[in-house]
Amino acid sequence: MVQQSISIIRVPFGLGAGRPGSENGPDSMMKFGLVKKLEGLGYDVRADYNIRLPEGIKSPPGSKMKHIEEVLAIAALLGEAVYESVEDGHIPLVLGGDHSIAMGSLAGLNRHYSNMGVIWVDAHSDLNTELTSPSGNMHGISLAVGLGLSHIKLKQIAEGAVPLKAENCVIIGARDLDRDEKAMIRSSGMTCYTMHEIDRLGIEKVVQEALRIAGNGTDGVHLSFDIDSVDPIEAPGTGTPVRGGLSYREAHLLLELMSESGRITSADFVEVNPLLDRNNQTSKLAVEFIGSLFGSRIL
Ligand code: 6HN
Ligand code: MN
Ligand code: MN
Ligand code: MN
Repeated sequence: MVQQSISIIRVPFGLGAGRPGSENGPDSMMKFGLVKKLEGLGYDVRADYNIRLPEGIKSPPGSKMKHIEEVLAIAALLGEAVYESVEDGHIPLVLGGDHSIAMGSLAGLNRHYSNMGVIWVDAHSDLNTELTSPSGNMHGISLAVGLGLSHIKLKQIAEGAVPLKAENCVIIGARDLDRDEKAMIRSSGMTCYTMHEIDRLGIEKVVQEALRIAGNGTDGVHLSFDIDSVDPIEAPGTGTPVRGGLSYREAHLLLELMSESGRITSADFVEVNPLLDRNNQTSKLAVEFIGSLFGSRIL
């Protein structure tokens, strides 16, 4: 991390997911000591943004993508907040919420950065579009929106935002990809490290490569961390769990290596669902992992 002040942006919004509960993620992470943790690491922490859906926004019933109007309204407000905080010199830390909110982060950040890399840590690739989505859930299309592959464009979320370059985008941890998503990965030219590759190469090598790819010629690197990347044994409190995920040690090392690199300029932590959790273990884990990203060390 290059700057010393963190702007926490809470987004208590879960309508982009198929199951309720992720809207309680930000409060839960705050309750389990996030601010104290970051302050203990020497950061100046502001937590003054709380992005809420304005009254009266409701998608018409029967549209293929569920709650599309609500998702776009949240994304526009979040894009504004992220842009403002980064322009003010803070590191934006976005707490979701379901992963559809990343459209807002990407749009806002792309107004500030002229060429941003993205590392998407997720069991999924979130590369469906309104044409391919099997579920109609908006959290399954957010990376496609970022890359300009959907009919929804970043510039309709934040004025002046440009699409990401696929050559600077990396997915880590994928193990549940829809057929059209696989085709999208191949045709777009982006890099995807599935769990298979993590097994074979080791997480350290994968993260170093990811940082090199996302950092190559870019002026910022955004980390979008979906907690379902972690194995459900460690992180059961999430709406679309998939077995065979990152171990506690792998996820921890991934975040430490990102911290050490000094390349990460903003982050989302999404899909923590307290309603599905066991003894708040997933919220507590997320707080611990955010600490690792911001420099928490054993010694
Ligand atoms: N997430 N590919 C599935 C879909 O519905 O499009 C799952 C998406 C999950 C999205 O976890 O952020
Ligand atoms: Mn996701
Ligand atoms: Mn996911
Ligand atoms: Mn360690």
